[in-house]
Amino acid sequence: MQETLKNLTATAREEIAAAADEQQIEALRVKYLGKKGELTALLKGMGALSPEERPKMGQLVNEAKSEIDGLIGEKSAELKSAAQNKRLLEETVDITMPAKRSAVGGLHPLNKVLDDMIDLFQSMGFDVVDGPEAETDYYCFEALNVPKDHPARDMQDTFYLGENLVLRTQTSAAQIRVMEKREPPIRIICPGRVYRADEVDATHSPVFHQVEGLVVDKGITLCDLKGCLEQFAQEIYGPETQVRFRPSFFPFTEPSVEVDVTCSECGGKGCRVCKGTGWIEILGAGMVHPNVLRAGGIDPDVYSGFAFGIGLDRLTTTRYKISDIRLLFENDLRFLDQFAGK
Ligand code: 2NM
Repeated sequence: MQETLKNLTATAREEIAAAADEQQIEALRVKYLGKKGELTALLKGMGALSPEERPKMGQLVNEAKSEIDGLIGEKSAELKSAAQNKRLLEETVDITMPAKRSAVGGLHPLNKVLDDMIDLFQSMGFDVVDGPEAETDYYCFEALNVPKDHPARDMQDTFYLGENLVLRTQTSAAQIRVMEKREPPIRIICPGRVYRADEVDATHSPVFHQVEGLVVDKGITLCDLKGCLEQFAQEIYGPETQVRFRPSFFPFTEPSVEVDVTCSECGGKGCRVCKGTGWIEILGAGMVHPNVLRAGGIDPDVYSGFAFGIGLDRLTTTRYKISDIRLLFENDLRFLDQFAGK
């Protein structure tokens, strides 16, 4: 029996020394020290020994047990720390390597100009209002005093989605909804996409962007309109910028005006950009027609208002010297990347 124990201990030493990972060590622990392990089996077999032999053999088995236990403990610790060292080595970060840069997007040039405009009008007390792009005939035309025989209503000019549903041709449709809901004083801008059945070229697109403004209160005059637009123009084009009104016509305003600003390229002396006139047309405006106020549920004998419509696309192409309006709609990254982070 002593011989068996010796052999068993010797094999255990070899096997433990040869163990390559924690699983093997665990298997050896079970094999030798487990409930059904080989040492336990030896202890159980001691019943067959004489009473004199038993204590001696018991001691020897216990010594072997604690030796094997110790060896397993050491080997296990050794393997653990080896595994950890290996992992640490693998996870080493070389801080001298060039960094990975993640791509950062940027705002579309239209949104940059729009954000500036929103900031500016908000600082003057305007709210920003949204509306549907698919509008009813009523809000897009009828309520805006655009008569049934007006060319704007023609299929040639407007995209019809149904008999009474169109893609809005101006954002003022949303302004009628606001007039219906709010009591004056009203001071809002409506930025958004609008649609016209135009031929596409470098300056025309069937989808473009407008920012329309509306102010309604007691005692609003053309003078308020001029002051507001002058402030707008000077913030956008510089403090020396002057504004002039030329008479015009829109069904929804009376009187109506085209608004020019002094050319920011030549300061008004005349150049290629302003075709020698010194002035550049930037928007249309006027005093809100009494019929439009009435459609919005506002009494034109008590209140008056002014409104204006600014083309965002033209403002953007001139600001960034973009030669073709179509570039704003193609989403070509080679174009858009030039505005990222600027
Ligand atoms: C323009 C020119 C003139 C306009 C009118 C209205 C409303 F809702 F009050 F009737 N909003 N915007 C307007 C007036 C728009 O765009 C060139």
